[in-house]
Amino acid sequence: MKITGIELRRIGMPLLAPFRTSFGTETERDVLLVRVVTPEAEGWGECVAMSQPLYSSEYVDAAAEMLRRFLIPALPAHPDAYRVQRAMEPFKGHRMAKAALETAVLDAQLRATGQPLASFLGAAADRVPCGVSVGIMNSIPELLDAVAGYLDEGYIRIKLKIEPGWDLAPVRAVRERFGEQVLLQVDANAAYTLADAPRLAKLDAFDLLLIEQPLANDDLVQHARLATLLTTPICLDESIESAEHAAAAITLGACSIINVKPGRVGGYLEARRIHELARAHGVALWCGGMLETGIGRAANVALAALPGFTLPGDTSASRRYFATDITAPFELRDGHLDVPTGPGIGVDPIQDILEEVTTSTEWITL
Ligand code: OSB
Ligand code: MG
Repeated sequence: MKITGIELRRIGMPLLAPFRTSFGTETERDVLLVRVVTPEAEGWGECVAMSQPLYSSEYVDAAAEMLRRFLIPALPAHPDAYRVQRAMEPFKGHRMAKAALETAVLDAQLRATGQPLASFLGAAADRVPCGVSVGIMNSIPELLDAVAGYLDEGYIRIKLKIEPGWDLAPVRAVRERFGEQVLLQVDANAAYTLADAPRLAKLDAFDLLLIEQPLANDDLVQHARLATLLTTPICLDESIESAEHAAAAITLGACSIINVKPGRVGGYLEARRIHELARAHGVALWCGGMLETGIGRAANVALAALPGFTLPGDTSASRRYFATDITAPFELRDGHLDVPTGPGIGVDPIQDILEEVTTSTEWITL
């Protein structure tokens, strides 16, 4: 396969409602799309880096700069996803930028040979159960209305974003209103310290599936200590940037569940390595999200169909995020999303919509 050129396209996608986490509030998704052009096929990758370095050190302008200045110039003459991964390896970090380029190459390569991403990765299911991530709200009644709406739509599990001052009360209110049978979990996005263990232990009373990333990104040892103080299982998100991190976390006892986000770990090949490792150790997985458009969502849904993804993911329907997605919208059927069956990621941007939301494009001839 020979790449003739690569387009870096920025799009602005207004969110239907502000999404508030312990690290900030998003009102619009500023997305970088990578389109790889070869004589046989085109491939797409969505960079999940956000506008500001608040979730992790990465942010979208830096990802674009990494791509144009280092990663694209380092591409091998005859790339496939594995060769691209190896060629980018010398550059430290910037996993979200790397993931976007690797995914675009992988998509082009799979489209050229007619293979769906799900089958390439080893998917075992043709649809995946879906949860929804519910942001921090201004009041408990507002939260209960939001959760009621999502349960009506059929979501199979609810994740509440928490932070100090918005933790026990919202969890208690959701349990009281919707009952014990609702699959419920929380995500702190690193907002606590080990000194908060007594407060976090009070969450044990609510029979949560898991608590996601209670402590800081590099607090692996502290997470292991916290795990001995809680009965609620600990799930890591921000802390796991590679299969090596996953191995360390599992060995330390820092988590019993991992939220896999392909962007965070540098791509779908690395995500599959984490899947093999976690399965071998009996660690449960689920597929996280970064408010993706249909391009990123399609690939995530393929990953979520692997057999080790045993918990419902944050793979919500397009309308949970956007009035209009750039692909045919992903729609919930009976709490599930269908795994795309076409070659590669299996979806295409709708050209008119894509143009409407585009804020800039940049063409790099190879
Ligand atoms: O921590 O999982 C997270 C969104 C952006 C950044 C980080 C996170 C999230 C979510 C939403 O929780 C997941 C989604 O619905 O895409
Ligand atoms: Mg998270």
